[in-house]
Amino acid sequence: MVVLAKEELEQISLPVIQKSLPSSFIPVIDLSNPNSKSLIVAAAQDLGFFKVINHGISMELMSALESEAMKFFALPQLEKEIHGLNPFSYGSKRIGSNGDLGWVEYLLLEIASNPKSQSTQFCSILNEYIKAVMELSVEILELMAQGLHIKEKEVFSKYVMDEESDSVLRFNHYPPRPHMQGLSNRCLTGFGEHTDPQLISILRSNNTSGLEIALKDGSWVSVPSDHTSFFVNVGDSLQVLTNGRFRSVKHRVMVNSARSRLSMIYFGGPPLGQKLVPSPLLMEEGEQSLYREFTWREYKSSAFRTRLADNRLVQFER
Ligand code: GA4
Repeated sequence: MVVLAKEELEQISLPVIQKSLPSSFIPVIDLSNPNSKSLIVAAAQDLGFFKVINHGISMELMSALESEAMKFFALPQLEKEIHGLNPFSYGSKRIGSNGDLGWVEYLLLEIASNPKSQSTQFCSILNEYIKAVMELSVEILELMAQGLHIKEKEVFSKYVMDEESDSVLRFNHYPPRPHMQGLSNRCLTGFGEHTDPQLISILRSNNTSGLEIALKDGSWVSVPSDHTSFFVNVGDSLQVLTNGRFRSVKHRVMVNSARSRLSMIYFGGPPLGQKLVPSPLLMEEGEQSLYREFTWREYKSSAFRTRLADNRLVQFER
């Protein structure tokens, strides 16, 4: 259970949002379709967000990992706080270290390039899942490069394939909405609005909705859940590598359900020392970079000093 004081609850509650566009609004990319390259590019440019089907990752693997995570979140609070879930770190309601609160508890794991221990069943499922989503991110990043007509298809994918890639796996557990007086017409912020700093995020959730994305005009739409598919976000770093062609999508999770939501997200990041500059293979004649030169290390440490809702890229613009 996530425990919050009444004042904290009020801080994270928002009026209930009625607006919800039908699922046909979210671009669906069928990876078995030879046209997927151009559809992915269009979705990454317009929304920075799309859903992927026929991805080849077995439902069995997704469900096995989900049930391991749910077993952990069902433990008594003290046990979760003291022991965490090796090799993950655990947190609840506090997001980052700058005062953001959410109706969420989570597990975070920095992905090692050479996972050692396979001693438990959990570790072997985990390693299998990480390998599968990493490969999916590579496939998507390569389709993006091809869709942009870049000659080198590994232009983006090489960063997440790198031994030194700084990637993360996260489980977010959003407990059901609590019953509290005065909150009946409000819904709670599970994870406040933000963009992801990395290149690409590959999200899989159970069948509870709550994810919302912001459109270019600033309006929010809710994304119908689909536990068989993956949802993909363009992150800030990919916006930079494409010199603003792809859009890092602002998103959030609202909690307004009697059922809990569990999401598992892979954040594909470049090596810490990697320079983030728009790919020269993509730049048109005379095109200037929108950003000054910086490394992922610089961007990451600056991002971790911000609040969730801050625009983190603006200080790196030229
Ligand atoms: C968003 C994406 C990932 O979940 C994360 C988050 C991180 C955290 O939870 O500690 C951040 C957030 C995320 C963006 C800005 C900073 C850092 C919280 C926060 C206020 C692990 C990441 O890499 O950036």
